[in-house]
Amino acid sequence: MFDRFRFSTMLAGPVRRFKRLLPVLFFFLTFVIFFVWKLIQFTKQNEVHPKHLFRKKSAEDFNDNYRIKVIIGHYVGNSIDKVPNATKEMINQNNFNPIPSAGKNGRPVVVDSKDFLKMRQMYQINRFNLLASDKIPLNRSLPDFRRKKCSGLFSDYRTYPNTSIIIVFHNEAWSTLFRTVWSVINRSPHELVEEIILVDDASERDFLKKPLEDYIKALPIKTRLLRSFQRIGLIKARLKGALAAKGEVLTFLDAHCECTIGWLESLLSVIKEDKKTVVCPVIDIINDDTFAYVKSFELHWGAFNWNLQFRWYTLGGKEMKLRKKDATLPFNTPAMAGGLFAIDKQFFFDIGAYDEGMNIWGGENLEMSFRIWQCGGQVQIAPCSRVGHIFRKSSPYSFPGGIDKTLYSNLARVALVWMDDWANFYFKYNQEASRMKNNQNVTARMDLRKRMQCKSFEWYLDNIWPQHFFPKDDRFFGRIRNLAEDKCLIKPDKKGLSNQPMGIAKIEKCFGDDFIVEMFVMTLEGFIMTDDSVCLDAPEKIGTGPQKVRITACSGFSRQKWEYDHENKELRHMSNHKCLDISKSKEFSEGLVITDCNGSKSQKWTLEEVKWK
Ligand code: UD2
Ligand code: MN
Repeated sequence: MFDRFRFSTMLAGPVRRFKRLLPVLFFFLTFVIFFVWKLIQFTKQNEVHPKHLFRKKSAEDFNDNYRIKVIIGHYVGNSIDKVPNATKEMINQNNFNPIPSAGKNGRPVVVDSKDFLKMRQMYQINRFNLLASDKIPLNRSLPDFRRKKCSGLFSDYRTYPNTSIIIVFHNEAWSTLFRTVWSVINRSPHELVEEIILVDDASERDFLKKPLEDYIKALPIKTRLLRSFQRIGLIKARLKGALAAKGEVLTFLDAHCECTIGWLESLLSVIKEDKKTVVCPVIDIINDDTFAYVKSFELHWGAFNWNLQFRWYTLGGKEMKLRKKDATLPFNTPAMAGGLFAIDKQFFFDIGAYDEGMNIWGGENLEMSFRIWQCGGQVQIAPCSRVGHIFRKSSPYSFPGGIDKTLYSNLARVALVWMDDWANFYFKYNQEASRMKNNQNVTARMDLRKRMQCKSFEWYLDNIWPQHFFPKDDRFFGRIRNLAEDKCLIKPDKKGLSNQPMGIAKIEKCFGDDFIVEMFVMTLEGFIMTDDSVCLDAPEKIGTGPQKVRITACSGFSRQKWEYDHENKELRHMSNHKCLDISKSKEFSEGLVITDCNGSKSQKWTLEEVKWK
């Protein structure tokens, strides 16, 4: 028979021992859970979303003090503070120590958990995962993300003009700088590369001094080094490189790029056809944490928002059609990102090189884009050319003079010289730049504009970027007020826009003419749009009852067209004639809806013009 008593005494020993072990087990489990949680967090940080490119460095993100700590992004953001500073030795030493298979074919690099602290310490130096970068060989292989057709298109490359490749840098890491150089050496036809020119903008690292000079002597493509002992900034550094260049074409790269197969032929073929075209590659993403080579989006071009921050937006209609017909053809872009482009050397100087009144960083890409377009050239993206770039969430270096004397002064100059009436619009909503505008002497640039008989900014908007969301004389600009609530339509905050791809349209207390989030444009075609190319959007299918209205990326489709009935003060959706209304219902997150027009006050809106010139 089963002896319950004996059985339980038999167990008493192990149970007691187990109880004693309990705290240890508990600690062990907490540790495992904590570790897994950290690991998940870490991999999450590695997810790259192209939408966030160039979001950094927005006005509100800068922490402006001298010897600027331009801490912008969030990345290890908070934790950076908890990590001990990188030591002097870490900063000055070249720790490049490649593992042959690391990062092969553009794959991500995994850092051992035991090295996490060191990794975070080193992350601060260049604001990318330097520890990971230092493990990847300089000649790692990369995926070929081009369309298949691309590889057959440039067999006559020997007839193309040759080029000097100009790379400017300030305190760049050895591994990223020379991975850029080796990607050029390994994946460009050597007969097309006249030389590589490295321009050192007053770097302080020991390994960028004599070791660099010795190293470049042995490279298989002639590589020259120019040094500036004063910090002159990337604009003047590029000019220095351009002045020394011997090639027919100037090709600029940032110092943390990786070029993929065919990148150069595709750029140079465009310039062979037309010396007045400035051409950019498609910029892929080298993940700043894992160094994975990630394909970036298609069907986008470059432009800018009301703060003159560079942005990628959905391609314009004409270009979209062209892309759909033949995805290998170069297409127009209103603006270029700035770092990666090729330009005929003679044309570069003829059309005004760079604005020498610009300092350190920022704005030069828009200045050049406006100038090229307005003065008779073109800016294009060549889809068969793909180059990876490490997009960082914050700047690793100082901005001498502060952000006012650099970025904002540069942008003020862009506006003053090239934007006509729209300069006033920019200054109205950008106090930082506005404060700098009176210190600028732009006569030399104005003379240049006159001498070359460059076209107006209005011409640029109408012809090069007809999908723009800036105010114009033939459109409404101002505030859209709901009469029942006495509140204004607002642009959902950044968080709403980036966290959920489609923001819910809402009204809020109206503040005033200086309040940019309640400013909207309504075009003759009926698009109600605002900054960053977002539009009031509603479904076209007429369902029963009210339908949600959102503020979402402008698409040019009729679901984003509206008409304003001045008499009844109604805003009607163009395709189904329903009225814009407010909803208190949770179902619509208390946002706006379209519903049958019924004459109620909640469906009445006024469009209040705001002066912008
Ligand atoms: C983007 C451009 C960059 C430039 C910038 C606006 C791309 C991929 N990058 O920002 O080329 O147009 O917008 O100005 O389009 N550098 C110096 N001296 C300095 C500061 C920077 O030599 O005082 C070098 C730096 O080492 C790097 C290059 O200039 O090689 C661009 O700087 P960045 O990488 O910080 O700019 P990025 O990519 O954020
Ligand atoms: Mn860069």
